[in-house]
Amino acid sequence: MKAKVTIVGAGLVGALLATLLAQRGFAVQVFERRQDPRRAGFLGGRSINLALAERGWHGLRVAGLAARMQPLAVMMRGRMVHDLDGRTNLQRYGRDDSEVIWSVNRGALNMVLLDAAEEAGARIDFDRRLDRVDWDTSTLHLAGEDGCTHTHAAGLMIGADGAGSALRAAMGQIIDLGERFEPLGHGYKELEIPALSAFPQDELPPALVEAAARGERFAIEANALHIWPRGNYMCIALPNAEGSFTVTLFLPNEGSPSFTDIRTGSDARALFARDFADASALIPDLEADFDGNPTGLLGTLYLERWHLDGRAVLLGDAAHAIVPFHGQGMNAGFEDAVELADLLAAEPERSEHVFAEFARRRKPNSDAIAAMALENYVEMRDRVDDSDYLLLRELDRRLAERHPGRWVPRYAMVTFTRVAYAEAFARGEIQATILREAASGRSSLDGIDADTLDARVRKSLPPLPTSA
Ligand code: FAD
Ligand code: E1W
Repeated sequence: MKAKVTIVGAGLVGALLATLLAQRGFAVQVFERRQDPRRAGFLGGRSINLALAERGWHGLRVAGLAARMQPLAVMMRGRMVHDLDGRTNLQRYGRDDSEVIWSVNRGALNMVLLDAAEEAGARIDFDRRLDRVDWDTSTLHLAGEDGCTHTHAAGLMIGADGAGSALRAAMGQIIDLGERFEPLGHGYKELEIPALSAFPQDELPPALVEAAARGERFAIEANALHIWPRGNYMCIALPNAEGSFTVTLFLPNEGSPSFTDIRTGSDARALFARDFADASALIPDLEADFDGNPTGLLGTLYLERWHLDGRAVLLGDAAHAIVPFHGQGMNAGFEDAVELADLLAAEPERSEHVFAEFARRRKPNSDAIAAMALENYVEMRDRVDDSDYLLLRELDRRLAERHPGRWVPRYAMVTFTRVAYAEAFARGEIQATILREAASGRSSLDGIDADTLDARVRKSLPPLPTSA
């Protein structure tokens, strides 16, 4: 008899872990605070999308779900940078179309994962919010929407209940988790560029009338992640399969512009008219989107401990919420899920050892992606349109060509490989130092001594294992 596990949270990570553990023969019970998103009448909410990269696809492949998601995903070949004048520049992410990322709808991905979890034998109860844990009896107290409380005799407790984790709060009442939340000082707001067919007739920019008449679906390049870098703030847009884009405005909480001085939809329209004019013309409902959608909070959550002896463990955002600027939060959570499922399946009777080993293996990696995600905000909003930066990127690319399997740009290691984040971080530091020194004081790559540089690369960077 395999152990019984109780997962709190049927979001992306909880639903994947439920699938993986049920497939490995565990008796899996999941509790989710929200209603079942697959229920009729629940569809048609806002469409929020995420970038799925190699680590995320790997998790889906292990669960046997990649083929189900592939048709729902939109390829993003690179970042399309929009300058103040509306000029655009596509910066490819990888060498070719094997090195791309994918935009997927959060709700659609969640529904695929919920179906899979149930098909594998997991039981999911919706409208059950974890309220508290009686640790003496390992009993969960769960609130239903009707106000009823339900109790559940838990098996191994696994918290996949996101950044505001209730299981984490309950664990924190009996041990010190060494919890620290570092607010970024910036927040975000989601807006929408409609599909061409959905534009209000008189609001379609003249330049797009013909494209719409031809039956094209997307108002801007479909196969890219769009970025409007503006120094201390920025916008991004990711494509949705049906032709719309979800735009995210990232702004500081204070200063100018900020969420303090951009308070209303009409303030936001004025900001867009000034700083994101090409995007402004494509967001007919900007005022209503801004007023109607919540302002999201951003920050990094660090815990010194992820488990309570052999009784409870945290993963995904519940253990390590990060800022979204590398597009890796879900991807990292899926790596957690695969690692935890493998460790538990190997030694189901040794949960304390398994939880400790899980944290020992994953914590350095979650610290590394947390740091890289923070660095990437500055890079995205302030550097991607700067000429020194573009020179470094060009040298980065040339060194990658000259040293395949040895020099891999950090973005590519994080996004297109499963090299441990901590290793990608460490190698990235070595590469950045070499790049900075080689390019220092130059405005072009001419005159760099290739032999000296190559020798330095070989000495500083061992080849990567080929399996990664
Ligand atoms: P969640 O997705 O938060 O799921 C937690 C679940 O637990 C929810 O279903 C919730 O209802 C449930 N729950 C909460 N409390 C309780 C309770 N008390 N009882 C029962 N259930 C409960 N990641 C990427 O990889 N790529 C991206 O492009 C990307 N873009 C992002 C953009 C933004 C603006 C943000 C904020 C994040 C982004 N992320 C991205 C990160 C990603 O959203 C998270 O890392 C991911 O959702 C974490 O999954 P999770 O299952 O751990 O938590
Ligand atoms: C990705 C929300 C989000 C999601 C992302 C990314 C970014 C900026 C943001 C990082 C990136 C995919 N990124 N894009 N271009 N360079 N770095 O790769 O997911 Cl803000």
